[in-house]
This record gives sequence, C-alpha cells and structure tokens, in this order.
Amino acid sequence: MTDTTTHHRICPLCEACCGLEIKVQSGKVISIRGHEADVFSAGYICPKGVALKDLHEDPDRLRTPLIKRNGVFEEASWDEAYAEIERRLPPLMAQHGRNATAVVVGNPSAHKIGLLTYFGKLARALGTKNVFSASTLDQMPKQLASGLMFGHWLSVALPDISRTDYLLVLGANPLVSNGSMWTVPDFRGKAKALQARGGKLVVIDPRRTETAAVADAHHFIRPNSDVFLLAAMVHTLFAEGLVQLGTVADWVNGVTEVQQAVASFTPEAVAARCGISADTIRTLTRELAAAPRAAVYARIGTCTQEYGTLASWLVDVLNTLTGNLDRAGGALFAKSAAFASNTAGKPGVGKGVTTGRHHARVSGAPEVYGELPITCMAEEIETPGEGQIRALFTVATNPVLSSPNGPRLAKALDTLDFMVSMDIYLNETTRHADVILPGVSPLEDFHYDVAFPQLSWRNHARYSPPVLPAAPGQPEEWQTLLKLAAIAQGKGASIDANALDDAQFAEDAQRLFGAHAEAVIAATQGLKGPQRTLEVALRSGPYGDQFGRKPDGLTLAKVQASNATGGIDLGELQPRIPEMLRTPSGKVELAPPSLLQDLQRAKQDLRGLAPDLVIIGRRDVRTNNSWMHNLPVLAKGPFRCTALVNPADATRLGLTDGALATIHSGPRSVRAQVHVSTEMMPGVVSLPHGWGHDAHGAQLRVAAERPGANINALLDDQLRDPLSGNAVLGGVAITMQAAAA
Ligand SMILES: Nc1nc2c(c(=O)[nH]1)N[C@H]1C(S)=C(S)[C@@H](COP(=O)(O)OP(=O)(O)OC[C@H]3O[C@@H](n4cnc5c(=O)[nH]c(N)nc54)[C@H](O)[C@@H]3O)O[C@H]1N2
Ligand SMILES: Nc1nc2c(c(=O)[nH]1)N[C@H]1C(S)=C(S)[C@@H](COP(=O)(O)OP(=O)(O)OC[C@H]3O[C@@H](n4cnc5c(=O)[nH]c(N)nc54)[C@H](O)[C@@H]3O)O[C@H]1N2
Ligand code: SF4
Ligand SMILES: [Mo]
Repeated sequence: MTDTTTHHRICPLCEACCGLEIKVQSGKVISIRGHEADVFSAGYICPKGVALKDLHEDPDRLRTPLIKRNGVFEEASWDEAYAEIERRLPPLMAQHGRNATAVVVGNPSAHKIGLLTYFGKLARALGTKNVFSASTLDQMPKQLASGLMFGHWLSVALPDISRTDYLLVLGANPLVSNGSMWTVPDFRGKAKALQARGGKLVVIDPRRTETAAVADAHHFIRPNSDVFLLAAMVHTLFAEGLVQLGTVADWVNGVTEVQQAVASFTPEAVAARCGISADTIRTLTRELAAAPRAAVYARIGTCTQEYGTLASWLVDVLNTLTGNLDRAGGALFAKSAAFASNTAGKPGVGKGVTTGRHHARVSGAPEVYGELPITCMAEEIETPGEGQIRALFTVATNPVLSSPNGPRLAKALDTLDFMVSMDIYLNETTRHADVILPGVSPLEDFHYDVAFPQLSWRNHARYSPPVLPAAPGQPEEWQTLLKLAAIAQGKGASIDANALDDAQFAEDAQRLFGAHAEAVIAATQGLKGPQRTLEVALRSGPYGDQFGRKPDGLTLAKVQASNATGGIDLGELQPRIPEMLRTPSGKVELAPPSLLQDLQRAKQDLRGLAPDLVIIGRRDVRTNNSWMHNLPVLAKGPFRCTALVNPADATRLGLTDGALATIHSGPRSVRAQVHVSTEMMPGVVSLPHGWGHDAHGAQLRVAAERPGANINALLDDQLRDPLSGNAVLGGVAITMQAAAA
C-alpha cells in the first residue's frame, strides 16, 4: 500500500491556466503532468508547470516574515512583523498624509484570487493616489483601447482560433509565452489544427520567433512601427473597397472618422518605416479581407512601444472593418462565469472608461484604470514636496528587474522611510524592504482564475483546492492584506482578519443586494475570504443559480465538484454584441477622439528617421519574467540571457558569437553575451528581461550562479505611451560594441 494521492490543480504561473495532475506521496510531490481530462487545456503542460515542485521545495523560498534590523534581515513571527508595521506606518501617515504612501502590485497577483480580490482593500485603506502595477509594463494599452471601444477595461476581443481561417499575429510569440491577454493553452496544437483545415497563420515580428517558424508566412517589421503598418492596412481596406462590417454594422460608430484619420497612411508612405514593402502590405490586407473568417491578434511587442494604445486600437479596427468582430471564427468576447464587468449591470450600455481622474505629481502622467505609470515610481520617491512617497508596499512584484531604469529605482527604494514587501523571495526588490511577508506556496493555496476566463479561448469554470496543507500559523495572502489595511486605517495589528472580513462582506452585500442581502449572507454561511467572494460571483453570474432562482445554474459547490473531471465546459465563445457593450452610446466606438488625436503624433513621427540599431526583448520557455531563475529544473541547460544580433550587424560592429558586448542607451549601459543569429532582423538586437541576479543581499542561490544582464538597466524610465502610461520596452535606440576583455 502506498499513500499516493492524485490532485488536480490549475497552474498559476502563466496565462494559459493549464489543468495539472499532481501526485503526492508522504506529503511530497512525486509527479506533475498535464490533466488529460481538463475541459480547457486537455493535458497540455509546459516545463514551468513541472517546476511547481521545485518552487514548493525551494530552500530559498521564504516561509516566515523577515524584519530588517540594523541592515540585516532577521526571521520574525507574524505578530512581530505586524507589530513592526504598526509601529512605523501610522505615525508616518499621520505626519505626511496618505499620498506619502504607495503600493505597487505585480504579475503573480493576477494569478492569485486572494491577492487579486483583496489587493484593492489595501489600496483603499492607504487612500493614496500612488497605485502602480506591472500593467503599465505590459497590457495597459490593450486595456485602454478595448475600454474606449467596448466600454470596459477587460472586454478584449479574442481570436476564435478553433474556427478561424486566417490568424494574423503581431508582436506575440505564443509558442513560447503560451499566450497573453488571450488564454490559449497549446497554441501550437491549435495552430496546427488551423493549418490542417486549410487555414493560414501569419506572423509579423522583428525576430523569426518560434511562432514565426511554424507560421505560413513571417514578415520582419521595424520595431515600434506597427501603428504605421496597421494604419496602412486600414487605409487599404477603404482604398480598395474591402470594408464590410458584417453582423455588427448597426452597432458601430465612427467608420467615416477612421477613414479620414488614416487617409495619409498609404502603404507607400509607411513601407520604409516598417521595413515591409507596399505590395506586401496590400497583399496582407487583401488576404485578411478575403478570408471567410479571420482574426488579428497583437500582444506585448505592440503594447510596449511608443504607440501602444494606437496599435492595440488599430488591431480591433481591422477586426471590425473586415466583418470579423463578434463572429464565429473571427474575434469574439468571452463570457466569464464570475467577476466580469461586461456581464454585470444593464446589458448593452454603461459608463465607458475615462482616464486622468488624477495625475502623477512629478510627470503629470494621467491616471489610467486607477493607476499611475510604474515608471513614475522612482521620481515620485526621489522628488521632495507634498505627496512625496515615503512608505511603499510591494505586492508580488520585482520592479528593480522588471521595470525600466531598475538601478535608479533600487537607489530610490533605499531612501524610503519604510518599505513592506509581500513576496515569496528575498530578491533584487525585496532586499530593500524593512519587512517581508511571505505568501503560501501555490500548492498550499486554492485556485480560481478571476481575470483569465474573461480572456479565454473557450468559456469554462474550474476550481482547484489546495494540494498540500499550509504550515500552521501561515496566513493566507488575503488575510495579510486585510491586516495591512486595518493597520493603515488605525484599527490596530491585533484585529481579527476573519471578523473584519465578515463585517466588510456584510457591508458589500447590503450595497450589492439591498433587500436580499440577508439571504445572500445566510446562503454563504461557513465561507470566508475569497471563497465567499467567489461563491457570490458565481451564483450571481451569467451561468449562476441566482441563489436558487435557477436551480440548474452554477454554484461554488458545483464548480468544486467538477475538479477531478477537469472542470465545467461552458462552450465555444458566442457573439455578444450589443449585449456586452458598456459604452455610453451602446455602440462600438471605432473612432475614440483621444486616439484620433494621438494618431497625429504618429503622423508627425512618420516624417522623421527611425534609429538604425534598436533593442527588443525576448521570452524563453524556461523563464517567467524575473522570478523563476532560481528553480533548478528551469535553470539548467544553455545560458539564455544572450543578446541576439543579426550577422550583418555583428560584422559591421565587430561583434563575435559568444563574446561580451557593451550595449549603451543614453547614459545607461549593460554587458551581455552576443549570440549571432539570422533570426534577427538587421538593425534589431534582442535581449530577454528579468535577468541581473547579481544584487548583493538577495537570496537566490541558483539564479546567482548565472545572473545574466538586466535589459531594464538599459531602458529609459521616461519613455512611455502617453495615453496608457505604459513603459516603452522595445524599439529603443542603442549602440553596441565589443566589450574590452
Ligand atoms: N524589458 C522588459 N521588461 C519587462 C517585460 C519585457 O517584455 N521586457 N515584460 C513585462 C511584463 S509583461 C510583466 S508582466 C512584468 C512583470 O514584472 P513583475 O510584476 O515585477 O513580475 P516579476 O518580475 O515576475 O516578479 C514577480 C514577483 O512576485 C513574487 N512572487 C511570485 N509568486 C508569488 C506569490 O505567490 N505571492 C507573492 N506575494 N509574491 C510572489 C516573486 O518573488 C517576484 O518578486 O515585467 C515586465 N518587464
Ligand atoms: N516562457 C515565458 N512565458 C511567459 C512569460 C515569460 O517571461 N516566459 N511572461 C508572461 C507574460 S507576463 C506576458 S505579458 C506574456 C507575453 O506574451 P507575448 O506577447 O507572446 O510575449 P513575447 O514572447 O515577449 O513576444 C513578443 C514578441 O514581440 C516581438 N516584438 C518586439 N518588438 C516588436 C514590435 O515593435 N513590433 C512587433 N510586431 N513585434 C515586436 C518580439 O520579438 C517577440 O517575439 O508572456 C507570458 N508568458
Ligand atoms: S503553459 Fe506552462 S506555465 Fe503556463 S499555465 Fe501551462 S503549465 Fe503553467
Ligand atoms: Mo506580463
């Protein structure tokens, strides 16, 4: 007899959200593989999923709070850690005000229901305008463009990959990244199926990526020029009479305005800037228009550039003008079982989105979706005056490596009066903290994806219970957030997080359910924290049992019960316009004024010269941003932090394969190992992000063996897409030369 048990767990490491099958023996994970029966991912897994075992067992992963005393971190009890925060935070807030505090939240929080649903409570308790997140290193342009067009920040049009005939991908490498703002496990399998039924995959990327390698066609593009290519494609649709709105014809505003706005963007006008011939631009447009069902998808390469919002917008303009928006095989909207704003409230109309409700103190950058650009953080800490940041909370983020001009930020963090990090590692960012509060390992936590079902290739509801018990006394992260919120509100560190949660839930229920609040509270008896939030969201959601009024509908218990059989499939994406729209007009806004205005900036720029050597990023299957280089199963193998250089550039610049080169951008520089590769477009160098694990005082013993170079030590924190506040991470001018030995 063995004591082996089998568990099913959704992987929390990337947006693909694969269902895993995890075997445990005597409290130890003995195997991790894809869960074949999973209704959504059907057994797909990547090497990172397997690394959950290493993550769980990593001796460097923090298990107890740390308090820095006289410059040295000491292990502390949770009570001691909270007491330290209570000793230091409230006096600081009393003296300098709420805007002297700040909070920054990172990527892993998008994968943790406790962090995602409770983070806002800390931000509200602090009452600060200084809220930052990795969103402005990533997808804010897509969210803003989608919000302006469809009325909500998470109403993102998704390629219907299982039924499409033509998929045009720009600035994304889903074969490696496993998809982003598009939850699509096993992209390779789905792309193969598309090709097997006669469909076509076309990739536009300055690097011949892994995705480009399996595509039917690949075109190099000069970084930061997608806006020009896309505008020229829209221009061509009008010029050649190819515009057809299809089923959404009655629900679109602004077609004529778009036609006028792109009038000067002829293929000839943009060809040189894009590095794509006018003929190719026309052919691409005609193919897209002629395909029975087609979709355009663009991701981080098009977001993290100077025209991120414009490029993101034009992608959906193309989807709309080719009749592919909201039709099967085109670009559709998911209908999430819980938490989606585009399933709540009155169908078909809403408040839309606005930006600039407040502005960053130093740069004046507008607030977007409640946040200020993360690249404003360093200057907001450094610059004296009312509202200077003096106390910072970091939650699951490592901006010293992941945000441009990381070294400047690292210096700024040292000048803070107080810093608290909720994080599972002592790393490049958290080493600057005064207190570090660790979260549980993913295997010790329950899981339900809050955001990604809103971005999924197929509708579904899946839940995973914890695989292993947490250590006694280890709070869940939502409880930690509530405690911090209570301290910030002067309620004291000794307050019971569960009692506080009950009280806040009762208030929320009153607000949301009015006369039915008592019944909702009674129906959720015995649940607490995010479990209770989830139960309410599922039952009141679009498939929910409406607290008994639709007895066949979903409840938390039903979703939980489906865990072993791979979750509940809710079917293919369906057309949802006009019901999902939340714009004030009740229409798709094809020509938001702020975007038309910003297009003038692009028009001006088209007259200028593009730099002749620029840098872009890269992802690798065995990495996850900055924080998984410490896991042996992923860290082994060839060194991945290399600068890819086209052979012609290498010859011109005197760079040799395997040797070190110095890369300069403005006053900043890094040294990286050169790898000469025909994958690169001439004039473009690629260096991955998330490396640079040589900081003194971090505790990442495996990662430190091969630290790599930090591309974000090179990038400029002042370069942003002005509309979304997103950082510019690619297409940045560099110079490069062989490093002196
Ligand atoms: N140059 C360049 N820079 C980039 C990018 C790029 O393409 N090029 N990509 C950008 C993108 S898309 C993103 S999303 C950002 C990501 O940037 P960040 O949001 O800063 O994410 P990571 O660098 O992955 O750091 C994650 C942090 O969370 C911690 N962590 C992991 N799991 C948990 C947990 O369960 N609980 C807690 N409390 N902490 C946890 C890790 O230890 C680590 O400190 O990087 C961006 N930076
Ligand atoms: N293995 C792995 N998977 C990950 C991550 C990871 O770090 N490692 N990170 C996760 C995160 S947080 C995110 S946001 C997603 C991102 O997922 P993706 O968007 O697929 O990210 P990348 O793989 O970086 O692909 C971006 C592509 O854009 C190209 N590019 C750069 N500049 C330009 C440009 O100006 N125009 C065009 N057209 N292309 C350009 C790059 O060459 C690259 O191939 O990946 C997620 N998945
Ligand atoms: S692709 Fe890999 S990291 Fe992403 S969810 Fe699936 S197993 Fe996890
Ligand atoms: Mo990201």
